[in-house]
Amino acid sequence: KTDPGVDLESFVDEVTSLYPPKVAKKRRAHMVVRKDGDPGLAQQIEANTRTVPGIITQRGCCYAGCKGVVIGPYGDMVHIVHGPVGCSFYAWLTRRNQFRARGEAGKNYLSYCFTTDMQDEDIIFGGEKKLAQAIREAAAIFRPEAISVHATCPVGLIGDDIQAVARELSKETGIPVMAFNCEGYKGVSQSAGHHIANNKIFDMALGTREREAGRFSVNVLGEYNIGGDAYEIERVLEKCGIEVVATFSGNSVYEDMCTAHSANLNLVMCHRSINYLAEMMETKFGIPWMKVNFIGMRSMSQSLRKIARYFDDAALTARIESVIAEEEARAETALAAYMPGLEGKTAMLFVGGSRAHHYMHLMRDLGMEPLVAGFEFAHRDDYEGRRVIPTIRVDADSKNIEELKVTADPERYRPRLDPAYREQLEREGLLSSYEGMWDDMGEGTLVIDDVSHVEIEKLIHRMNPDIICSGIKDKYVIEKFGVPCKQLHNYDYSGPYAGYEGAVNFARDVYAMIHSPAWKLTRSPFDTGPTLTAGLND
Ligand code: CFN
Ligand code: HCA
Repeated sequence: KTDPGVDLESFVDEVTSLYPPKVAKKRRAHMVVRKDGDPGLAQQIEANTRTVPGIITQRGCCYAGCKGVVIGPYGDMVHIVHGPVGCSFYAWLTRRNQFRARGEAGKNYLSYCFTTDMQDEDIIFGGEKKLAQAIREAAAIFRPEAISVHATCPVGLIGDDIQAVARELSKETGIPVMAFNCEGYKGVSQSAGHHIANNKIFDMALGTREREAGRFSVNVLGEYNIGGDAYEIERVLEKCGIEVVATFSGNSVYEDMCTAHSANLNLVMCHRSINYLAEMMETKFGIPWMKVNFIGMRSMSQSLRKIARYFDDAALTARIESVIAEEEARAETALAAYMPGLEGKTAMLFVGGSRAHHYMHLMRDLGMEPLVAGFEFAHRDDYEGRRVIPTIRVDADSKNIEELKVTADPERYRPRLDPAYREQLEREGLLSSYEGMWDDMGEGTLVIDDVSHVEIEKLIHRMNPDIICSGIKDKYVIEKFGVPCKQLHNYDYSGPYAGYEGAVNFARDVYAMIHSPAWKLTRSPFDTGPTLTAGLND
């Protein structure tokens, strides 16, 4: 049992009483005080609903989820943003998805910023011609492997048919052009964008090229190579003798998207952003999927053991065990210097749709205590566990998204496992199932979905955590209260944090933050008096 130092139920009442009654009622449903012994079935949380206007949220938009997160990392593609310049410029290189160009051509366009820069005239008379010209120029100048087009809000409002333009220009240029109707206003967060991106990848690219893959071949789904995480994951998998066919989408090229159906197992890291693709690949190609977590030393080892169990091969299992023993021993030696300074430190995590959960495991490896946690835009199943709600059917934002009708492809569907063995693995909870965040949060912890700035402020005042893990929109608000804030989106430009070497990097960075004398020296202007003044002439 965790001791947060306050009565959590009265804390929730106190926080929600800051809002007008109707808003308070809504926010109350997004907060759950965990009860001990509850396996996640009795308690419920509200999630994936529209943020109440006026509340300061950390969420992003549909365009962020599609272009920024899922499609943007493909390095040998040109990604064109169709819209006014701001959407492209302000999203330019803001995510730390690393990429190493491959092959002789070594194509890499990630440092560029491509936009149609729509003007008044295009909004009034339509922007299709301008988009066609932009694609033509990008194709002629760069000869990328493929081109993506991302619609921002005004494009949806004026009704440009970007799908028709993409089809026409694919024919004209001979380069695949994928158009995404990911206008920012769709859905309630970036989650809608993940769905739109996955559908198009599946529809246009997956299974269009062939590749020979070995018996122990996997795809890593939902790993975006932030801070180089995918490099560490690949290093360990390769050392174990496991072949990585494709990573969606970290350090990836277009070819990977097309040939991923040749792998024998899908490993799902970030379930929130990519469960759609995992399900569709299983239906069409017969590739089973399992949930893994490569964040945290013990989680990494546990995930490797799940893979060993799936492939059921004595030599592979022995090799995996020897890698685990060697890597854990090396990491533990390096961690010894930091552990005494981290043990017992309290933390709060408010990140995206999977990291707030994944990083709890790493913190516990280091002896730290996560007191409060929540996602920005995850769905109920990410909290409560997949067994409670099949995720695709409850996707509240799917009303904006055309669902793909997926059936088995008789040409290429081949069951990768003997059906009886598959069933056994499913019963053991290894395949197509996973636990939600709060299976890992016991009594004395609080779960808050889509946390707001004012709620964070209250949490700091009442619980005074040693560190908060969050993102750029609240990092400096938190630090002005004298609490260090570790960004778990871009790792504050550090990383990798995944796997064994990542655990050591994380421990080093968090140790340095927590033990910096700076926090005791800060004096916020709002500690000494009100900072906002307004007069009639202001
Ligand atoms: S890289 Fe992923 S891991 S894809 Fe998702 S839910 Fe975002 S961009 Mo920021 S860091 Fe974050 Fe996750 Fe999956 Fe990243 S926790 S919010 S949309 N996310
Ligand atoms: C996004 C991308 C983001 C933002 C990070 C943050 C990322 O949602 O638009 O809020 O710090 O990881 O880059 O999640």
